[in-house]
Amino acid sequence: MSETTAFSATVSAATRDGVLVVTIDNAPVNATSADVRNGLEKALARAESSTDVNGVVITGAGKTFIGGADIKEFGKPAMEPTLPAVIQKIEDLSKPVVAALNGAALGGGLEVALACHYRITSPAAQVGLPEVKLGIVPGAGGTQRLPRLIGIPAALDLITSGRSVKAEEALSLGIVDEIGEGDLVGTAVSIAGKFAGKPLRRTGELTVPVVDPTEIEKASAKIRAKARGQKAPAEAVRLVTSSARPLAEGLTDERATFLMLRDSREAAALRHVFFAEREASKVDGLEGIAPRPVGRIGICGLGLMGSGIAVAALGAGYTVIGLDQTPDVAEKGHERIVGLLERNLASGRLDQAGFDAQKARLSVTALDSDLAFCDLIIEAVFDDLDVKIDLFRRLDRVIRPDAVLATNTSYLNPDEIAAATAHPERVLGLHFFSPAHVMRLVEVVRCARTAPDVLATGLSAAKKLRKLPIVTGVTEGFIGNRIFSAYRREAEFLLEDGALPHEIDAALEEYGFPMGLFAVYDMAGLEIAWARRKRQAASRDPSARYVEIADTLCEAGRMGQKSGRGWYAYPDGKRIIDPEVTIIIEAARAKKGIVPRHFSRDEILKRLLEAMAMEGDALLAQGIAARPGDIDLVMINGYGFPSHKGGPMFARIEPPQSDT
Ligand code: T1G
Repeated sequence: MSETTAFSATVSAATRDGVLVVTIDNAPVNATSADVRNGLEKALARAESSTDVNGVVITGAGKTFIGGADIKEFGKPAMEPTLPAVIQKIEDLSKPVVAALNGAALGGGLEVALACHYRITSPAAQVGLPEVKLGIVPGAGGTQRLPRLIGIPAALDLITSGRSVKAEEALSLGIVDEIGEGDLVGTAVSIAGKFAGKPLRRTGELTVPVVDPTEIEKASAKIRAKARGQKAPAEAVRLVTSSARPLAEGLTDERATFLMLRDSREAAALRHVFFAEREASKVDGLEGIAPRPVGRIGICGLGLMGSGIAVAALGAGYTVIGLDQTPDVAEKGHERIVGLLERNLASGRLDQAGFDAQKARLSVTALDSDLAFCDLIIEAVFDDLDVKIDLFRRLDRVIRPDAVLATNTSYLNPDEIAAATAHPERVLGLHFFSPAHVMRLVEVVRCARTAPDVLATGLSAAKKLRKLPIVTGVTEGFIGNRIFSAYRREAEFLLEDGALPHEIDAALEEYGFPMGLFAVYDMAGLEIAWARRKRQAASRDPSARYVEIADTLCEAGRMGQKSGRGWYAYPDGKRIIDPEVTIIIEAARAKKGIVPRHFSRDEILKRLLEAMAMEGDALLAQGIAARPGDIDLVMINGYGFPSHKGGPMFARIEPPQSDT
């Protein structure tokens, strides 16, 4: 190996057996910053002009090949050379260029690899074009070169879903040519040497395999329908399905589309979400605090929520001991959990070995003492304060002093639960969202006396459960339900003022919510909120505006979809507008002397978004939420707020589009 030459601060190279090995070292993910692009361009020029170089290998330092273009550069003036320009130089080089994928090759990283003449990957590497998740399309050849390698159908799937694929699938699709074990760079060097002087397979010169247009149109229609108003997937469909045209033409169209989308509001929102997710894990006061080790998790209460948490814990590799009131009830819990594992097996999410291993790590009991060796206990019992306090007091007597106790309560005050235990510093909240084995969001509740390492333990366990943990302070409903209550309240004000449930729901669905508020309300059932309102009635501020419409519906037995009637009617299960509800709403308006008026979708949205954002402001002012991005992440991941709108705090910067 010759001595190393630095072509820029982040790109260096050394010659090995006549092959220039170029290494990108741009922590933390080798993003193709301006400095990386400069260094690559200089290294390629050196390879082209040097008579003692007959091939090139490009690889990354650390655990990533290239994590993509540098998202932090977006919005700043583009600096030469652009990534497409560097990539074209790779493809046009007269000598063989081999990509040695030492780790993730994503976005621009995979586009660099696609322009190489051969791709060898480590077994652990993943490849993908996740740009649509950022509201953009691949902007450096991905929509044109990938179809040339793997065909339009497979390219459509990967580019419009943004999903990554592991090495095996990448090989079978034809994205990579080889999986290399051991000295990946050494193997790549010998491959480059073998190709020296021989004709090179340039991806851009391949022809796109012909496909059945009806099959493509069917796939495209499905993608557009799923995009729910997002622009990027539809643009990706257009670019990939037209990739059979001359490469230069396709690349020009792709670049223009990428630049247009990159500067869009939708892309700014998704970048905000991307960085907010990474910010959320940086919690004040936890720098340098190590979480307690967790291997065994006890779960108390094996109903819908508890069994979902158990499945998530088993999937993350934990040993799970489920506790319920009697052996029979515990056994039913066991059946419920195994039933969920069987669904994962049937759907292919789990193979047989994985199913057997997870089932073997599960046990259930009715004896508190069987939780004695657990490191973390999560209770998901009936949401009643006395029940939870009694359970935690019993557990205090049997579990280790360093075991962490977590309550899954949605509305009770975890400080009251903690105060009733012998060691309140080991108590925190882990508020999962149902179904707990599917929903990513977990609100990690920092109680008044939660010890820092206990909070760190909750965060670390939630991450291992592949959840998105967001820290919240103690308040009724924490972050999500506080915001949800505020926007539900505003929606009911709108009903009194003149709007109807289906008009409000239509405005929310057009904005990007999967379901409108009143439809969700009916699906969840009206009784829980009604019980809470009755509990709060005595202490309610008499001067505050109160809408009785929901109470009237409940008093009429309209409890939602389950009872066949709620905000809507459900004859044979299909949701329809119910004139009876309109009459109830009109009576409520008349009782208060309100003269109703029409509300446009834009006005409805503005009022609901502002109600959410104002509640968010209050959560920030009270120190319940640490940053606006945390609030956005809770509403996106727990309440269906469209991610391409960025969340209620981000969205308030821009009023909703004009009413159609
Ligand atoms: N640009 C800038 N910073 C990035 C980045 C990127 N592409 N990816 C990650 N970071 C930062 C991140 O903010 C965090 O910063 C740190 O790196 C570690 O990230 C032309 C235009 C690569 C799988 O969408 O999926 O290419 O918090 O915690 O868990 O067509 O990062 O430490 O200050 O996620 O090891 C397409 C995005 C870009 C991939 C590593 N690429 N990144 O996961 O680390 S657009 C992506 C990831 C593009 C081209 C287009 C992951 C990872 P901080 P991390 P990780």
